[in-house]
Amino acid sequence: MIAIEERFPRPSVMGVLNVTPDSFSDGGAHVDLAVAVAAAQRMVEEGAALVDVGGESTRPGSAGVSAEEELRRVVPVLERLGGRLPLSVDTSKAAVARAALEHGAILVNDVTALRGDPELAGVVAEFGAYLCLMHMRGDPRTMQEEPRYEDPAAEVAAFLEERLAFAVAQGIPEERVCLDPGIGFGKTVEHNLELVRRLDVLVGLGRPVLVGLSRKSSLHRLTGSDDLLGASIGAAVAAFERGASILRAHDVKPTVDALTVAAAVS
Ligand code: HH2
Repeated sequence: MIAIEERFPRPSVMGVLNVTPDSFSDGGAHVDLAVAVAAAQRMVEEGAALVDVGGESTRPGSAGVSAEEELRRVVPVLERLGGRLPLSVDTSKAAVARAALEHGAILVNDVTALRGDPELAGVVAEFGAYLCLMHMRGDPRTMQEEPRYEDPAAEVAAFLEERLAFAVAQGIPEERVCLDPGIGFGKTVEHNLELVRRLDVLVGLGRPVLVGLSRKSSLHRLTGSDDLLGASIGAAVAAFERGASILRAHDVKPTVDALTVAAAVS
């Protein structure tokens, strides 16, 4: 498999497909299989390089679901689309990742950065899959309880450098891995802004950086707006200009268009 930076050149858009009843922005929208399949196809037509299928909400306060429930939600979508569309699976569970990779997914997006399930690294290595390692402080149940950092950019980079070394030690080639500061995962609005402002620190680790700001509550706090489309696009462009390679977005077409223009002048 080619290096992740060649497979997903900067900028690439990862479309978000949450097949959950409770995700914070699109929860419930894609529970119906036909609707989910059509949404994924449309995202690729609109220019998404990858569609991220998730069966467990990680929004602040959420408790998590069993592997059986997560499999029940994501496998039908993967059965229909795996191998035909470029798919990633948003999971921290080895059993879910294995099923997704068997059905043709190419990337495992693990918000726990290989800390959630000791079997996951082995599954990613076995399939030669791409991997996203994300920073999170605490877990979704507790992560927004007074998060504190001395230097968010340096601390997040140090964490991800350590997790990258762990992944490599587990047999996952470095050139298959991208890193993500985990916007909103155990961070205040100011922490999130600082992480984007100082994205160069993360980019300096030498791996492609993935950023997910789309429809996140920090954007609502900044704009006071309930419609977060414009805010999400502005955030994606700001992250791209500071070195992000892959932008995770719910609204694929306007994000692709905005990044096409931003890239053309960079
Ligand atoms: N954000 C969410 C979920 N997964 N994965 C990565 N790598 N980076 C992110 O920023 C990220 C992520 C949360 O957003 P969403 O999928 O819209 O909501 P939910 O977790 O409620 O399903």
